[in-house]
Amino acid sequence: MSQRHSAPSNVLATETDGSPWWKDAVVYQIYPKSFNDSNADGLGDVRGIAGKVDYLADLGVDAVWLSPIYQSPQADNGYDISDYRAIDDQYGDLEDFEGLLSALHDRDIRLIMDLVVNHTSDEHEWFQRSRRGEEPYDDYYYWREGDPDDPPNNWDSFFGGSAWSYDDEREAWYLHLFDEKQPDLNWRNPAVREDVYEMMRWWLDRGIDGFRMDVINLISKTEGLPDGDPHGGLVGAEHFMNGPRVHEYLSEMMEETVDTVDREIMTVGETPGVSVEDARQYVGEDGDGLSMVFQFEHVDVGDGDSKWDVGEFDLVAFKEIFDRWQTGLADDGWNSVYLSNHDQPRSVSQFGNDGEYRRKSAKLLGTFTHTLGGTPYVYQGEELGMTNANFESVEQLRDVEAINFVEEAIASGEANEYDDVREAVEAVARDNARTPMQWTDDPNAGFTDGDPWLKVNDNYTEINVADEREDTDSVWQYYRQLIDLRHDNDVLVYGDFELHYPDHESVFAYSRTLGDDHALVVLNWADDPATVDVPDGVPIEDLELAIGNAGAAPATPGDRLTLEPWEARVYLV
Ligand code: TEU
Repeated sequence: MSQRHSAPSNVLATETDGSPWWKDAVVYQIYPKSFNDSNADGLGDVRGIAGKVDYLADLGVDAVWLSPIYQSPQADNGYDISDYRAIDDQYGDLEDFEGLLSALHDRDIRLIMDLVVNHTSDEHEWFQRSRRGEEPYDDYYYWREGDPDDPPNNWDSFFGGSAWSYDDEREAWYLHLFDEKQPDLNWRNPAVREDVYEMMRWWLDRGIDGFRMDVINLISKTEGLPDGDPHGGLVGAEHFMNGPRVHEYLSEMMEETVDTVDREIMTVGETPGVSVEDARQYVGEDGDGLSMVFQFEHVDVGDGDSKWDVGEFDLVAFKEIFDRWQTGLADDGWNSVYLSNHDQPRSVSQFGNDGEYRRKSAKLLGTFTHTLGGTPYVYQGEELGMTNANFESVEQLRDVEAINFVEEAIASGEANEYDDVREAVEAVARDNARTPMQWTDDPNAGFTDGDPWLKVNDNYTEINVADEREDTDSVWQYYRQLIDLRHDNDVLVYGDFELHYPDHESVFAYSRTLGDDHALVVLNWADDPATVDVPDGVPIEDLELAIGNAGAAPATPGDRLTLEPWEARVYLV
């Protein structure tokens, strides 16, 4: 175990009420490339973010998670890191970073950094030296010799095609679960692990408050890298998701990093393919020590074999997933609650109605995330009800995953031209979430004075921060009230969860109970009105409306609840 580090000067004190700060917190995710551009190069940057800290304070969030700003060739928008200890030139430098951290801390907002250590960039020094066979880096990645036409196994890359590429310099194959410019680190090698921990301590020494751990449940692979079941979704997944040594590595990581500092550090593991039982091993009492994980079940509802194969949203299935996660981690562990991030479509487009009921359904979705157990995440623009975008041609796309998808569909003959797959792209491409933040109705939505790196959504003249802040009935104002409501009511943070009417096709209703406090949340997740009885056991005589998105909602529930389309109500004792 490493020696304890003395606290850097720039840290926020840990609260002393016994509960870690991140349980009461609302986290705001920033995708730096698209948040705010301070130097007119069309790309967001650290100074741009620092210029908006008052915006974040006004909204009332407690922490910011920054997607990667490290030095990177940007093959996957910064999730391909070539130097973990440097800020990419396009985002600024370490001094800018220090300025941002201080500006946030001055406003009591904590900073969570993205940690991408399943893989590096192929331009990272470790890979460059590994490819030349230089010790001790020769074994830092997964290398396999063999026929250059026949990859070592049948594993798929998340971004399409084989997870292996042949390197002519080393004359061997290397593994990359994502892009070929993102080679997977060999976590079996203790020197790799020690280098990663040292880097994490270096960031902790700068005073940051936590890490969001990119695909952290992929770091351990089945020994011998055997073929995967060819009939599964992503071939090989059973050999790299929640692999055999993942808990050993993470417990060691926590001990060597987070446990060496005196303040409370938040960690959230991004864990595709994780079950409630798996999650308990990451975050439970006897688990590895992570604060929480991101699970994916609910964002995948309705998907076919691939994410591009979008089906019908099924609310009953969606409720069952949340019921299982809310109750499954109630006594052991902690949930994260999100509907949106930089890899998902916009939540109002995926789960709400981004046409006629855009505002109302965006408010309903916010009501949902802020009244469940766990830590809520707001993804930039979600607080405005930002929507998916129109992408008229493949040239308008920027994401490697979406571009690969279109190119493969055309190459395989599944599609003749972009228009044949446009519907799928506009429904699920990650670029939807990455269009620039809409600040004003000025050109480029006030995001940049230059040419934006990715098109601005055409609807910025109707949906933007300036208008939302002026309008007392806006999605933004409603989010602000929701965040306050959660801060003021422990029952919404810590209360036991009970699902009502599990089989109802459009009403999602639940109670939260903490001692004598009770909350009843009723959400009509549909374009049609609905009427339901107040569930048994709810203390209706004591309940009062705390927040709702429809003007006509009665102050007390009465025996029956009649709800408008997309109406959301929260009653509290
Ligand atoms: O995402 C990993 C992940 O599992 C996904 O959400 C994945 O991008 C998606 O399923 C593809 O459809 C993380 C990052 O959030 C993502 O931006 C990176 O591209 C990826 O890891 C590689 O670092």
